[in-house]
Amino acid sequence: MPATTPRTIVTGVIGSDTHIVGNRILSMALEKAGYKVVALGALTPAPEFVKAAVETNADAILVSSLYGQGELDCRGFRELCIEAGLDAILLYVGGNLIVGKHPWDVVERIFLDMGFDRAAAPGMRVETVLEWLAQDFAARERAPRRQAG
Ligand code: B12
Repeated sequence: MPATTPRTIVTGVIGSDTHIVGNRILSMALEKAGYKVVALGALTPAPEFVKAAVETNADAILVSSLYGQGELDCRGFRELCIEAGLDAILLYVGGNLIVGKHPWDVVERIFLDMGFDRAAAPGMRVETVLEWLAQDFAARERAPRRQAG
């Protein structure tokens, strides 16, 4: 659970994807858990996530992608963050990330290699996402943040 100043998390569904239900459930669960949520909704271009994160001094960005174009839409996302000075922002992606059936470890590796800190397999429960966030924020509190530039 976040301390006195709630951590800010940007959520949204990337690219031309209109699948909003899971992202909305996630956003509501984050709010209920005490986070400040900046919900960008569906059809959100990658640069809009980064812009919102800069404007709100966010601690994490949670990207949803359901329609199968996640690999294409998310390519370069970490680099956009770095260019905006958000080197150390926590980045998660989840949904139905790519088209077709592939072993999850292969899919996960693609997104981790793009610079995401966590990739969620299809149907990931919100309770697990909350656990990940608690663990990752606690780890960042123990380790000094990397500086931009
Ligand atoms: C409802 C639905 C639609 C609705 C969406 C309505 C809306 N506005 O939301 C409509 C009919 C519009 C639709 C359209 C399409 N759809 Co559709 N749709 C679905 C369906 C049946 C359910 C999605 C849903 O709401 N799930 C319920 C929510 C609660 O679950 P969720 O989104 O997965 O989210 C959970 C987790 O994944 C996780 N999570 C979500 N985001 C994130 C992010 C992070 C960071 C983390 C950690 C976790 C996380 O948390 C949530 C809570 O547990 C799925 C099949 C399925 N059963 O999943 C197909 C599905 C997603 N659709 C699919 C497809 C292909 C399409 C279309 C391309 C079809 C077409 N040819 O037109 C279009 C795309 C339109 C577009 N531009 O987006 C495919 C995607 C295939 C793929 N990825 O390989 C699926 C999987 C169906 C299938 N089996 O083929 N769809």
